[in-house]
Amino acid sequence: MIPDLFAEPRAAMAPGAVLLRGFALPRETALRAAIDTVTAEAPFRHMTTPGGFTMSVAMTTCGEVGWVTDRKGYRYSPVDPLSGKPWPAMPAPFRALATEAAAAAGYPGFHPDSCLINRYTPGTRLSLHQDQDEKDFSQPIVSVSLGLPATFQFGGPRRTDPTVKFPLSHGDVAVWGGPSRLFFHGVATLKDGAHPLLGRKRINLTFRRALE
Ligand code: MD3
Ligand code: FE
Repeated sequence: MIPDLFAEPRAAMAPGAVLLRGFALPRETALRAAIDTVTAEAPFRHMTTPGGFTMSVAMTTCGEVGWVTDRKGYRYSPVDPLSGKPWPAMPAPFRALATEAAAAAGYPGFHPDSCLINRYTPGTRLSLHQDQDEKDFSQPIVSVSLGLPATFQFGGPRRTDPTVKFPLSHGDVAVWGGPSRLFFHGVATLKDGAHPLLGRKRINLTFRRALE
């Protein structure tokens, strides 16, 4: 029998990176409600890169601190620059999912203090980058894909390393730790389509431990 690698519920993507296919599916209703609660208080916005480009992906945050970018640079901020108020608290279903997924991938004791919520519409992409604004790179990152499918591009420790493509679908959870924590990655231009639950968009939740 030929094994279908893409059908495996748990697959290694790179050293320290684990894909948990469908892990978030039993919680989709609670996650969607929590996203609506957060975005009612801290709406999605298109931030500006230090180089002056407007990001095509719209973002918001919940938790103690949120990743922000403007002409001054990338950083974590305890307040939402749009409102001047603290970011919304991290909803309990978010926190539980992140901690349980990290443990299932071999990273027990992960307690995120930030969740970046990315919203992609067809035509939107996220170019190759590293996540390096957090204090402790021994902490993993947990990402949850919801809505339209996307092609995730996963490289290596150098920008010029070759990339491999992984399809990410509604309910998939990926955990990035160990050597892969600082690997370059991105998301290819989102194809058009409509998801039964979320419509013409993809939402990605990225859980991080940003502070010590
Ligand atoms: C691999 N988000 O927000 S999640 C990001 O689908 C980001 O919205 C993408 O990259 C998205 O920074 C990809 C997957 C991901 C997140 C962090 C990583 C992969 C990672 C950190 C290190 C290596
Ligand atoms: Fe990233």
